Amino acid sequence: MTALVLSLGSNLGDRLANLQLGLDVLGGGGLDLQAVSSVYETDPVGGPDQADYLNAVLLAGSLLPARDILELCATAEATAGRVRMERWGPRTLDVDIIVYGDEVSTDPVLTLPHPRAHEREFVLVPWLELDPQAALPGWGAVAGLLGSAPATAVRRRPDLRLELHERSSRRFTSHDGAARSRPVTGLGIPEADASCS
Ligand code: A4P
Ligand code: MG
Repeated sequence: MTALVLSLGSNLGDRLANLQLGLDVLGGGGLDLQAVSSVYETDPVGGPDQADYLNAVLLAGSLLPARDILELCATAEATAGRVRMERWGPRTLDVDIIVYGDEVSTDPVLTLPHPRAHEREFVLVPWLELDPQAALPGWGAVAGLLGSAPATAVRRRPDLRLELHERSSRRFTSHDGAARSRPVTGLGIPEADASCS
């Protein structure tokens, strides 16, 4: 099972519903969903003048090759009605692969880790919430990267919540607003046999 970190973002339509739909498509498409962060309202980074985003980060595992996961991300985006108009433009749903195991690739079709993750607070803040020990292959500790990332507005929305609708997952209540199917350990990879709380 390869450990995955995915980033979800939406700034068009019913943003929370779009993120939830994305999670549901990913969960039904061969990913073992393990934890999703709180929802964050974030100022748009790059692109044209556009509305604020809702962003979240998902930890998952999968036996699928990376290219199949990229296709699954595109399916999730299409299901949420995404239309590609311009780069970094407004979108109902964007799903990016931040990390696929420890794979490093400069292939433009699937660059790993995601080429801009290290400088994006809307990725680093939710990821750190799920895993304080998180590290980005080739870049180092996420906590350290956050210190040098350009400061942008990233506000946690405790009033909004995403759910993991996995068929057989055992649910954990966390104090921080994140939904988990299992407790997360140091590397962000949940222990399959850890006990429920
Ligand atoms: N691609 C290469 N590597 C990856 C990867 N690791 N994950 C390719 C996903 N896709 C990857 O993506 C363009 C191409 O990147 C794809 O064909 C894929 O093969 P896209 O989703 O079609 O277009 P895009 O999202 O507009 O471009 P890009 O470069 O992925 O944009 P970013 O860097 O993801 O930025 N501000 C806030 N606050 N929150 C956001 O979520 N998102 C963006 C998009 C800009 N500003 C934002 C946010
Ligand atoms: Mg994208």
